[in-house]
Amino acid sequence: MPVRIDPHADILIAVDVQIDFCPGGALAVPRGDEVVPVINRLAERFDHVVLTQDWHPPGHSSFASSHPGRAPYETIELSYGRQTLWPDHCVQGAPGADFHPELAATKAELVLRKGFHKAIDSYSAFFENDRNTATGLAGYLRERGFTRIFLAGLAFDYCVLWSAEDAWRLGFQTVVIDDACRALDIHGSEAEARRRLAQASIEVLAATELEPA
Ligand code: VGL
Ligand code: ZN
Repeated sequence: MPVRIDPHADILIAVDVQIDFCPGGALAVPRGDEVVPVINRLAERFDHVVLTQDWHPPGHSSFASSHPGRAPYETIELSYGRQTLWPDHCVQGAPGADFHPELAATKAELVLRKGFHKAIDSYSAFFENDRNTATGLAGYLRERGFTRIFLAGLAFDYCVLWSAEDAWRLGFQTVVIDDACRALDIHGSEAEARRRLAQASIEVLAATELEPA
């Protein structure tokens, strides 16, 4: 069913469209760079755009390199529960943490950085992985009167999924724009993400299903 973009209530959130998540990057999402032209076209159609930026200090607890004897993609128990270990990525100030050079970032009204607490990872744009530490984004969106959130970016099955679930739980209408995302797909995580979105009745649309206001 087509959805009409409401210029006042709707906001596009482009998640982690950074060099390290694109082919050639430290934590490359297969075909991750393909989201860039799709998101750029979407950004022209929304009045409001927010970008998120994964932004880890060196030695971050989500890096396998911070846990001697551990390898990327293994899971460990941290103080807040299970955590997947990743290659070092999106280190604050490093070139890999920059947005993809072709991403149309100029229009963004907010760049929300996340993952900067050394001991806590943050997939979601709303809450860190302890599921308790807020990023402040919900307050920002509410205070500005946005009620519907359209999500795009990387990775579909991690940061986009967790952001969508939190947005929905927080009471925002939530839409994931499928062809504006790409998945890491580790151990079936893409199929699992689709199951979880369906479970929450979070809409998953194609960019072509959005109509201009
Ligand atoms: C992400 C793993 C680690 C993401 C960020 O943006 O999906 N995934 N950090
Ligand atoms: Zn990260």
